Amino acid sequence: MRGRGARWVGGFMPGNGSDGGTQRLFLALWPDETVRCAVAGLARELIPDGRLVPPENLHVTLAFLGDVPGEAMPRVRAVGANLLGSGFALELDWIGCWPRPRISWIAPSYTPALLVQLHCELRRALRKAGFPAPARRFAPHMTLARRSAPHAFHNVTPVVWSIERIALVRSHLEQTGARYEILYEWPLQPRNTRG
Ligand code: 3AM
Repeated sequence: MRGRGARWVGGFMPGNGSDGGTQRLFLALWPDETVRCAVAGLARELIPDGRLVPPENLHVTLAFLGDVPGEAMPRVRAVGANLLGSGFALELDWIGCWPRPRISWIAPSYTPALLVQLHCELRRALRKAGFPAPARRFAPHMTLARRSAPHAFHNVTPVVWSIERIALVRSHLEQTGARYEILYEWPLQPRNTRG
């Protein structure tokens, strides 16, 4: 079930009976250090107010799973391990805000077809595995700040991000804000390279 090249990154090994509780989980694209630094710099420069997301928390959510019981973890792992998709480049070149949730974000002005396909595959796999598929329309974005007042949109020099894997992330809600823990990462693998 574990895809070639997949790896545990931290946290307890779910599904091994060591914890009967739930974990608040989501699947995401997680940036490397170069992308994280570039985006954090743009956020500091261009977001006028609000609470900036700490650089180590920056990500693009693919699907929020909510509180997942321990016994469902093997199904989450199977979804990630068996997901088909090809790597692609994402150009983050558009900074804007959504006034209602009071969020500032950076996003690609053009969504690559491979990202749309990946999200469709993920929706399908989640539904098949018995998880609620994301209800909202997919609007790929990286949240840069919360509680931010409406501000101007900016075209920025693209931060080019080479996407090669997806991450299963646990969200710990703490007094100081969310802390994210990457539990597992799976490389994107097109259909014809699956063993
Ligand atoms: O990636 P962003 O910042 O847009 O807002 C939460 C964050 O999204 C979202 O999941 C991401 C990782 O925490 N989130 C939190 N609760 C949610 C919920 N009940 C949710 N998304 C959908 N439904």
